[in-house]
Amino acid sequence: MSAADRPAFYITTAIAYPNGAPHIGHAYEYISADAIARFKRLDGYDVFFLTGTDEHGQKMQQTAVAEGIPVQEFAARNSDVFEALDKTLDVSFDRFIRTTDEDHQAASVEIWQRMLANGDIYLGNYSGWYSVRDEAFYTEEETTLLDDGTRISTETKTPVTWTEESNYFFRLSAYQDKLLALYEEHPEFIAPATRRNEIVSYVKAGLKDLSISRTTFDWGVPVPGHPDHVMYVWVDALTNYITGVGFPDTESAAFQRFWPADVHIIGKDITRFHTVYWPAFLLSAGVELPKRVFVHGFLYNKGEKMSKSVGNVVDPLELVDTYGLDAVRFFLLREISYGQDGSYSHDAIVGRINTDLANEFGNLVQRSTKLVARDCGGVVPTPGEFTEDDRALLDLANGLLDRCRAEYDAQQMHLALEAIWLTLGETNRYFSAQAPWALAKSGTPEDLAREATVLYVTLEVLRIVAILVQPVMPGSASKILDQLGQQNRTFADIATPIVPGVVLPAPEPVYPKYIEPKD
Ligand code: ME8
Repeated sequence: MSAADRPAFYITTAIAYPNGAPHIGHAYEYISADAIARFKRLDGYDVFFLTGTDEHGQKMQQTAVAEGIPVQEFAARNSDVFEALDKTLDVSFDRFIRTTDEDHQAASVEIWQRMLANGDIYLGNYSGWYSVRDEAFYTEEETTLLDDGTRISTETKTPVTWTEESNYFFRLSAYQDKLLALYEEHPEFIAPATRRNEIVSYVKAGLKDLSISRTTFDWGVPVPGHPDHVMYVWVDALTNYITGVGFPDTESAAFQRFWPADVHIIGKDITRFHTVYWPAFLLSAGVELPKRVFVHGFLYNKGEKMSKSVGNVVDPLELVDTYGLDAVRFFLLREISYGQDGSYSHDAIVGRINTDLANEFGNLVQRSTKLVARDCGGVVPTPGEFTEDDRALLDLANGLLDRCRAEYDAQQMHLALEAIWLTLGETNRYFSAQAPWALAKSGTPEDLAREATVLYVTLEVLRIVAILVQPVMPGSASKILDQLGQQNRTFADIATPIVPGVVLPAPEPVYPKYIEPKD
């Protein structure tokens, strides 16, 4: 089927500030969005997956100055590191956008002009607290004065400085009712529900107009007609989601096909920007609203917040080196309930590798394919009549696709994996109870025929499972499907059972146990 005949699906991640090396939180966001993008592709959608870097703003400029590097060069160098990380993580993005890209400047200017034309931008005086680290404005009530006389944002604990500037403002206050109506009419717009409730209360408490330009530095998109101002970094950053699909050319094929986005994947600290500011900007600019913003939790190192000063920031590349890419991807998506905070530790990762991957999955593939090699001439055996046990297991496996679809549509990948692993657990119990090796040992024609049926059923379940875990573990799932002699790997192929007579390659282990290195 050509792309045009398939339903469209547009997914984005937040675009990271490339002001340092990417951390495991970034990797988590990319991997989770990638699993969704891959799931949709395998399910027949024409997917557009956007990720990238957010290169403007005071934080980027200050960090570049501190490192003694021109900011353009600093941004480009670090952006490349993020793009390389995506590639190492097997993240199947369709475009890696940089907010310094030329088309993005044009898109930002256009959204500004549309908001201006709608009467929502005016010149005023800003005085208040600004956190460069968060690139966010705070009211006095949102800050705390510390004993040493410094002031921080109460929520994020980052330092804030008093700022007084003549700025352009966005009439955010005018959008309070429209936003509340949006949350009411489209409860699915913000997920999980706890985040939605927080935002509803925040907006109900009243919205102040938002300062959207800065004059104290110049690293940003110039305000049209007022080059002494640059746009507030979040105006330009959020706009990346429409630049990525062709804005301002709203008649372009990409814009027509992919906008509005199906889901923006973001972390919890930037919920307000995506669920209050962004829809308000779009309403003002007369652009359709995205369908959903899914807010994932934060990742902590053994329950502690990662910070450079504590020295417990984990480099995602190191994790991949230590455990292997697919094990890291699986761990993050299986262990953490998507939408909630999560922790990772060496022991937890090793537990998942050795139990879920090695024992329950890899080992079953090995045991069944070895028996096929030994007893069935290395080809998928022809089954006899199915017993009740056989049918129950096949039914369970055949129900997985619908279950996974529902879970992925709610961005609950951990529940999809849980359902898959429950099926693997059943299959392991079935395999032990049916004991095909004992049937082989008995050697009667009935027992040999029964062994063939048990192996067939096991291979069929493993085929379905391997197809369904591809979004999470693309590399190793593909190796398992090779082991099972399967070329047809999309979700539509699940309905066609494994064919007797297919030649299987020599069995090879795909999920080895993790063995602690001796030092
Ligand atoms: O916020 N665990 O960029 P960023 C999980 N440029 N996710 C985490 C995390 C953690 N410990 N720390 C950060 C920005 N994140 C803006 C976004 S979008 C138009 C502009 C998530 O590099 C964070 O919540 O600080 C965000 O979704 C992403 O990583 C990038 O964070």
